[in-house]
Amino acid sequence: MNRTLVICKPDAVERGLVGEIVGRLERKGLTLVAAELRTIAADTAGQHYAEHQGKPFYDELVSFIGRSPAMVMVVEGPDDTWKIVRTLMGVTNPADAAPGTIRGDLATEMGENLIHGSDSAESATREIGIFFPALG
Ligand code: D4T
Repeated sequence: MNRTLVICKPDAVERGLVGEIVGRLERKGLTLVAAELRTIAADTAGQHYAEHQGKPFYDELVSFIGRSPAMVMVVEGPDDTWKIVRTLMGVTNPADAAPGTIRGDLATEMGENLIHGSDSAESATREIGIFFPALG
């Protein structure tokens, strides 16, 4: 089996959409193996979003991801589970995300796009190590 990191971002928790999002992942056939509601500290967000350091939206991104609790999860499925999750999520900008996807159905703005999913097998391993070191 194969694992990936998923975060229901603070906007998802604030809007009461965690159940909807987790339900979509579970109905697809994926399984939760870890889940914790936690406020993501700035240093953890900095590690997680290291690739975006220096970009114009970076400060806003770190402040958004830590503004209130997020539901941080490890999800398990077959090979390339990260890709299955990314397909369910829809593209980064909800304005472009297809209907039927989480972002396409439930979000409108890039800065409030509800969900994070690792974008490769390598990212999944790295990110699980950041948020759930015992599973790394
Ligand atoms: P995350 O990483 O949150 O799952 O989103 P994506 O993988 O779909 O997209 P990303 O890494 O390119 O962007 C991370 C995060 O930054 C926000 N963002 C992104 C933004 O506010 N403005 C921008 O121009 C971009 C590219 C949205 C998601």
